[in-house]
Amino acid sequence: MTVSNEHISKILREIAVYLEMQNVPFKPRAYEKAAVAVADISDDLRDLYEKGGIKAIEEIEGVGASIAEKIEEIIKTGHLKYYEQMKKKTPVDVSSLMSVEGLGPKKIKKLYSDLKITNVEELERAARSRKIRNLENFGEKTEENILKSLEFLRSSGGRFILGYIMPDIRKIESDLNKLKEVKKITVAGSVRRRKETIGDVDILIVANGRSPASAKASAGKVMDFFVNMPSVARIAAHGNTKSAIKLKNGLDVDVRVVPEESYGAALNYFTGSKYHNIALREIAMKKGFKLNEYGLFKGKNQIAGKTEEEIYKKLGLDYIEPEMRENEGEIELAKNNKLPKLIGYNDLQGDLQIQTNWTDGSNTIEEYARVAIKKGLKYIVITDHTKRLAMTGGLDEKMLLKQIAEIGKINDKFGNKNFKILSGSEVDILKDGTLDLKDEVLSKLDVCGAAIHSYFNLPKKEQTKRIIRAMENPHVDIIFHPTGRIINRRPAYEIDIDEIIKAAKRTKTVLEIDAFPDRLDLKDDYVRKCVASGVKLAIDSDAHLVSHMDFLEFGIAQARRGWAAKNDIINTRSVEAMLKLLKK
Ligand code: DGT
Ligand code: CA
Ligand code: CA
Ligand code: ZN
Repeated sequence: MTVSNEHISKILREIAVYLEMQNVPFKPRAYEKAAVAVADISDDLRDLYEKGGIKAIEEIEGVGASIAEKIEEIIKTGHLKYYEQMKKKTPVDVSSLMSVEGLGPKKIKKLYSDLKITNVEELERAARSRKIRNLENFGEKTEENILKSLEFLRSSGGRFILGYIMPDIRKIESDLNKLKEVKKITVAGSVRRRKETIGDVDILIVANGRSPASAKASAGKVMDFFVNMPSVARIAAHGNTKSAIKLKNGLDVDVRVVPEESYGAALNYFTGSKYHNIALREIAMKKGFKLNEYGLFKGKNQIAGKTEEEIYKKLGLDYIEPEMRENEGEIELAKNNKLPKLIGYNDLQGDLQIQTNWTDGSNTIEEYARVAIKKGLKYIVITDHTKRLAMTGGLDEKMLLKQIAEIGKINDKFGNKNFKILSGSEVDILKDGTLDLKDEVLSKLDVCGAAIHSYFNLPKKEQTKRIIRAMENPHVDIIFHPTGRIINRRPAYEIDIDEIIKAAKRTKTVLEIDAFPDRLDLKDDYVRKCVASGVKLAIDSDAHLVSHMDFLEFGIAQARRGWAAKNDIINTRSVEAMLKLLKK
């Protein structure tokens, strides 16, 4: 380990936070001051110490005797017991939270005391649910800055969650599309395949122009606009056919301008996946053709390439939707006219998982209903948490009965024949697979969802049995977020998915595709297994805020990547037909 000034400063800063959280007076300021002082001096602390001992450390302005001793210990041993103990004592990951721009000791303490936030992932969820803006001394601007900083941190470490970054991508796409020089534009790559996470954004453009010279001039203008967008942090390349930038939020974006006659070929190439491309190229070669990003060629003649459709056709394949292009069997299906007709992005009629302000959601039942109607949905199910989740204010039997009555009243008040609010629950599955609420009350619900929120680490056998036992309850219609994984944060619980799917089939329990961008649970290959076994699925937003219903799109994308058809998803049906598929 390197004991740099920076490293020592970081430890001192973290100690300041720990002390603040313990409500120790004065000391946090002293540690903060020392942290700044240590980071500021130009001499290496180790050199200072070697030459002048602990006295030299104490002489640094802002470092007192007790902190000098701590620094000495770090220099001598590489560790600080005092720090290690504090770290062990609090459940908060101070180190990662400190890396978020604008978060200091007071704010980290507040986030923990008011919202129980212990790490950056929880911070992000809270910020996305707009819970941070209401804290004292925070506000909307701070919340926005937290999100920006989080995106930036992620970009240095890994991949962006598609659903969260999509609005930014769409903004760039639409800004470019408004230019008169842009004739066609598509966001290709993993974004077009709707992967859960994306590495970067690959945009393809055809420029307007009657002649090659005027098209070239148009391309130049598009590129100038692109690299000068206000959201750009750094220009990595600026050419006439290819430019690349890094946005202020850390996202890398490439733009390529291609000739119109190659647009389909370029789209196909840059949509990928790489392994799908390689497989296509092999098919082309076997037929005596050559396929690349410029077109499909026979000798020197281009025989296809303006559209993707004609390329697939010339290769003897049915058109393959981008969400399926992973070389996992889709090419075989396309060859044999056996591709599934995937669920469409407008096919959902209802949303079966919504949390309201009766528990940890932010909006009222009525607000959800109004937004759902605007979105063109025909029904929603209100599924608040149950009493064991005390943190969320989970409902007990009495409150749930009250909510059912309230839903009835709102439906009456709306008097809308084309829209219905259904009663439901996200009933908690207890450790042994029994449920948090009495059957007698569950039997009164229109739709009963059940989910695990505790004991994530049970052995595989026990966890599997637990879920199966919940499915065997005659009132449980759906298992919500069946594997519990949270992308970039928490792995799935250990379960035997094949056993679960078998039990779902036997008990007629529906499995959920939770559309929340960092859940997308079930994941694509599990969706595929359900489809193959004839187990029905539901796509739900898991909204805690009305705008979260927009996430349904990413649940649909996930279903498509799992090869699901409209028929596989129960909430593509009318409310009557959907209810008929449930157990009761
Ligand atoms: P990402 O950005 O990591 O989320 O994933 P992609 O799929 O967007 O990959 P990216 O951005 O590296 O490249 C965009 C597409 O370009 C990719 O999906 C397929 C194509 N491509 C990239 N490298 C290769 C390659 O080495 N061979 C072939 N055949 N295609 C490639
Ligand atoms: Ca990409
Ligand atoms: Ca790329
Ligand atoms: Zn919740």
